[in-house]
Parts: sequence; structure tokens; C-alpha cells
Amino acid sequence: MAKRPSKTKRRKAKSKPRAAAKVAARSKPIALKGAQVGWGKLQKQPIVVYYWATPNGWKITIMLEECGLPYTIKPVNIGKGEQFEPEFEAVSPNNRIPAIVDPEGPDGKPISVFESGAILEYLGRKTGKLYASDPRKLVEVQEWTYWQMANLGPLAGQAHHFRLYAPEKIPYAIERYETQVKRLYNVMDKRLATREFLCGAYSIADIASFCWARRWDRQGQNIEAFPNVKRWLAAIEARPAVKRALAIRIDIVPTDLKSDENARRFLFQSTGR
Ligand SMILES: N[C@@H](CCC(=O)N[C@@H](CS)C(=O)NCC(=O)O)C(=O)O
Repeated sequence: MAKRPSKTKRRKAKSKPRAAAKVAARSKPIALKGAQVGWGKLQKQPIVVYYWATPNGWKITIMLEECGLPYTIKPVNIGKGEQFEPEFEAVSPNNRIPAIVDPEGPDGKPISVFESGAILEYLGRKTGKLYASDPRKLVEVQEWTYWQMANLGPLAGQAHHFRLYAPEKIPYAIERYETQVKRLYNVMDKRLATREFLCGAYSIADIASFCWARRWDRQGQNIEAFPNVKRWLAAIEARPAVKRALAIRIDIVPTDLKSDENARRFLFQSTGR
């Protein structure tokens, strides 16, 4: 008589179809913990925004207005060195605005976020708005958001610096950054020739780039040379949420960065120590 297979062998043989089913189930999209979308629909407590009226600051107030989330503003006067105060450094270790504290984080507990791109993505996931859940669309939105964070923002920032604030006019530096920014405007113009917004539908990628591109004059650009960017800027500028965010005025006289020596020290000479 054939010997009955051992209990372990029998279990293994039985478990085969189950293992296959498991693999099939895994190939479906996995809902990642912490990446859930739309938990902020019933936000009760305001999000605290550490803010100064600059391109990176505007990104966050525009997104909050677009999402209809409640928020309060904590001004961080970067001309007075408030970005180095311990309370702010605790939420923004890079000593730069913007940063947020959301009392109602993904797990219901407070969470702080710094870096404007990370904040935009966080708010996109939280509300499910101006972001993407389709994996292909999400790649596009991230590409163009990171494009702004790694290219347009830093290079336009240097163009502002060397054109407006450097104590001496260095033609090589001015030309270098104007040329680089012009290249980026050409990239955007080409992209916008075939779609209304950078990723088709209006998204956080547009908010990120809009905040820098609206200051084209400070970057030595002629907007007439980029008709699609011009059309796109006007469309975003006309949005009621954008108008509300850009109308926010802080009751503190801004520092004149060209002449205030203290402000210049904080902003242009600090090594973070
Ligand atoms: N990559 C950062 C850049 C932030 C940044 O440079 N913020 C400027 C204002 S737009 C700032 O806080 N400057 C203060 C300083 O330079 O000390 C982000 O996007 O959040």
C-alpha cells in the first residue's frame, strides 16, 4: 500500500493554489499606509502656515485656498532672522519658509511638514485635490512639481539675487542665470503649447511654477517671447482662490533687502551656525 505523504507535504501541496492566489492579489494596487488620500475632508482645526510673502510662501496659501482648508498664518520675518528661532527651526530644520503644522495629520495626530514641494504633495494627498490618484498621472504631476523644485525655483532665485540684491553687478552671473531661466521658460512654453496646464488638468505642479513665473520681469525675461506661458499665467491669476491667497497682507513692514544690512546678513551670509 502506498505510503500516505507526511502532514507537512500534504499542507505544502494544498497550499500551492493559495500561494498563487496570493501573488495575483498582490499584483493589484496596494493601498500604502500613510499614502491614503482624502482624509482631510472634515478638517476642524486650522493648519498653521509659517509664512512670508515670497514665491515659496504663496504656493502654500494658494493650495490651501484651492482646497478650502482652514488655516492661520504665523509670519516668519526672514529679514529679521526669525527663520533661525528655535520654535521655527523645530518644524523647518533648513531655516526656510514655508512650513506647516497640521493638527490633524494622517493618523489624527499633529504633523509638521517643511519644503514647499513636500507640503503641496501632502495637501494633495490629504484632500485628494489638484493631485493624482491614477499612477501614470501621479508620475506626471511629480515630474513637473520636482522640475519646479529642482530647476525653476533655484535658478530663478539666483536670477533675482544677482540682478536685484548682489552688492556688485557681476555680468557673468546675471547672464548665466537669465539664460538658464530663459531655457526653462522655453521648456514650459513647449509643454503648454499642447495642453492647458502642465499636466493637462490644473494641479500642484502649476501652483509651484506659477509662483515663480509670475515674477518673470525680475528674472530678466520678456513674457511676450513665451505666449503659452503668458496665457497659462493669466488663467491661473484669474482663479478666485489664487486672488484670495495673493491678497493676503501681513501687518509687518517688509524689509528693504537692498539697503537693510541686518537683513542682508541673515539672508545672504548666514551659514546656519
Ligand atoms: N526649497 C525650499 C526653499 C525655501 C526658501 O528658499 N525660502 C526662502 C523664501 S522664498 C527663505 O525662507 N529664505 C530665508 C533665508 O534665505 O534665510 C522650499 O521650496 O520650501
